[in-house]
Amino acid sequence: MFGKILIANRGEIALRIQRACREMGIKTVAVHSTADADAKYVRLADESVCIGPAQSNLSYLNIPAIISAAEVTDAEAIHPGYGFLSENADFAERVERSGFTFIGPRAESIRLMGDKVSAKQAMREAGVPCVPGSDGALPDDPQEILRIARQIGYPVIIKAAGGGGGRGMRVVRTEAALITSVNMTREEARVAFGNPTVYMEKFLENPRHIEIQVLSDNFQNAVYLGERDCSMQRRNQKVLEEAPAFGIPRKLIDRLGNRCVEACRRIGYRGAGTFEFLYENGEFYFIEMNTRVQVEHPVTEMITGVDIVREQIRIASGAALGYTQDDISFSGHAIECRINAEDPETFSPCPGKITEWHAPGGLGIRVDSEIYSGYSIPPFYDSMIAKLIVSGKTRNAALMRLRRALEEFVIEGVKTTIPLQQEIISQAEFIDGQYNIHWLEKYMAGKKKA
Ligand code: MV4
Repeated sequence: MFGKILIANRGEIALRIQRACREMGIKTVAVHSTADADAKYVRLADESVCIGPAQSNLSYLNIPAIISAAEVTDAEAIHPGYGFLSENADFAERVERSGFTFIGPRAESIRLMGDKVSAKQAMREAGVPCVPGSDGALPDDPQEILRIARQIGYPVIIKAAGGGGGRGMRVVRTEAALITSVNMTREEARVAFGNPTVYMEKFLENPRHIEIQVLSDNFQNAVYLGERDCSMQRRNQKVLEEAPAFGIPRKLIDRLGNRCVEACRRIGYRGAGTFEFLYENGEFYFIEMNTRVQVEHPVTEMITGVDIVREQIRIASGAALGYTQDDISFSGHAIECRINAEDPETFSPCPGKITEWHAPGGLGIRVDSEIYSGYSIPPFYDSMIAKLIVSGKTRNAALMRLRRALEEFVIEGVKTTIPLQQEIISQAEFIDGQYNIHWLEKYMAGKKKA
């Protein structure tokens, strides 16, 4: 096992990774920008290194500075967390070439999944169900493009191979709009991602966003840790996630989970990963794979008891999983609220000083946060200040507990999304599990009119 790990991230996830390290007897190195010198994750680390000024480009995205920090502190491995460099294949490669272990998949897997066309092709070949669409990149010939769309049937969606997470997409509802839309998406993709490659899919009107968590070691052992429903989102920002997904038969999830596990073996995937699916009319359709630990990983931890970050570290150190799918069991229900320092109506960021902070507690409550009373939220980074995760024996028990915990939470000095989350969980459609990826936006639009 590693003696010391450098955590190439900030905020709650840096603290989350530190906690796993401490329980494993591993020393931690925090890296921070000048804006984060007072952060809790920096103070709690065994060592810390300032890697640059506030702007992420010059600090948390500064590859040479991070590798130098690992060199001067004698760290053996680097955990990238989520965001920042976590899905940067060049970073993974440079970490390994400098003699450190990258806690994550091989650079080759990150690259494969970073290109959405190659990701989909690999998954289709591995037997994972995909959205019907162009088999690969769209050709240049407009007649060919028109033929492909006719075959798929309108509406279709044009997506950039270099996109993902909702960037670089365009819905096309009529043949008349097709070629212009393809050209516009191509041009945007060229500018945004340096890659004009686009592909086409059938556009699903009202899907849910369901993802499967997997763990895979270096020895062809892989397991799935069930699913998460991440449909409660606005502008591609998730607001609340839950596991298990309401009303989806366990048998369907098991079949899908086994396909994902098989795909991991086929591509030699290593570490934690997430397969993203759209779910509509009882069918799953693969869209993308994330090769990092995700913000919402705790809901899976709550229903399986598996420490996903600990497993990432064990796998990276060369350990075998040591258990099989039969050893994984699912119990109860978990819900996570992402609490952001934002105006709950407009979602504009609201950084500032936290004058009062009292987090809820008690049975079935977990708060992943690095905030404390008196802390000033810097304006340079993501506005998420805490994740409130609750669990209960049933979905209803978890919901009652979430209601209680949101009421108990005291945060003063900044606006937060808590009032919005309280409102969401009081709506009949949420309570009945009747929501999809469009629910929140429609709900907010309806409120505006009223
Ligand atoms: C889609 C889709 C409908 N049909 N693909 C947006 C994020 C990116 N990961 C994929 N996205 C979508 N792809 C087809 N063929 C609808 C979305 C989508 C979405 C997906 C998941 C979660 C939230 C979303 C919000 C808007 C659109």
